[in-house]
Amino acid sequence: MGGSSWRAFDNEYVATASAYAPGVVWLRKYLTVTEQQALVARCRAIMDGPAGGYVPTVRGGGRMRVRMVCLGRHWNPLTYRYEPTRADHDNAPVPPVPDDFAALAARIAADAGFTFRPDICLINWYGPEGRMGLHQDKDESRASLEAGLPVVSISIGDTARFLFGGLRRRDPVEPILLESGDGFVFGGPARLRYHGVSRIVPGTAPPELGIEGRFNLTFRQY
Ligand SMILES: O=C(O)CCC(=O)C(=O)O
Repeated sequence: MGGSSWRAFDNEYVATASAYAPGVVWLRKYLTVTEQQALVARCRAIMDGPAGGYVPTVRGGGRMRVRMVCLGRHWNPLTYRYEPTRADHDNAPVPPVPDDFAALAARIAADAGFTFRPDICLINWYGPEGRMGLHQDKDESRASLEAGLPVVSISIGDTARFLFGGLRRRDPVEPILLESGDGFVFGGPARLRYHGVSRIVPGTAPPELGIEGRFNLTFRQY
C-alpha cells in the first residue's frame, strides 16, 4: 500500500473515495458538534453505568490500553469470540445496540456505499496514554466477513493517530489522524486490513465536548 492508495475527501467522500481505496471511506467531520455532544453523554452513561467499561486482559496476559464495553455481543479478549455475557470479566449479560446507534451506523455505511445492519457496537475509551495494537477485525461470522460487510468507526474527542495497514501484518501502515466527528468505514476488499491506534493527541477534543480523551465506537454485523 503506498501513499496514494487511499485519500481523504472533505465532504466529497461519497462519490469518489472508492476510486482511491476500494472499500475504504473516510467521512471527515461527519457529525456536528451537537451530535457529538449527544454521543458523549450516551457513551459516558454506558461506560460508567452497570456492566460498564473495564480494561480487558488479552490472551497472553497483557492489559489493553483502553476501557471497553460491548453492546449486542461481547467480544471476549481471551477467546477472540463473541459471546452473550462477559465471561472474561463479570459474566454480566450484554445489552443490545440501541436503535439510534444502529441507525446512525447504518446511515454512515450507506453514505460510504454499504448496506448493513449492525448488531455489535464496541465502545473504547482512550485516556492520554491510550492506544491499540495493530490487529485485524476477523471474529465476526464467516458470512459477514465473506460479504465484506464493513466496520463503521466513529471518533469522538481527542484526535487519534490511527494506523491503517494492509492485509498482511508486515504490510506498510499509513498514519491517519482521526478527529472528533469523523467516520471511517472499511469493508469489501478492505474488510480485513490491519489497523490500530498508536497514540492519542491530548487537548485536541472540541472544547464544547468537555472531555479529555477519546471515545471510539465501532459497529459490525455479526
Ligand atoms: O479506536 C479506533 O479508532 C480503532 C478501534 C479498533 O481498532 C477496534 O475496535 O477494533
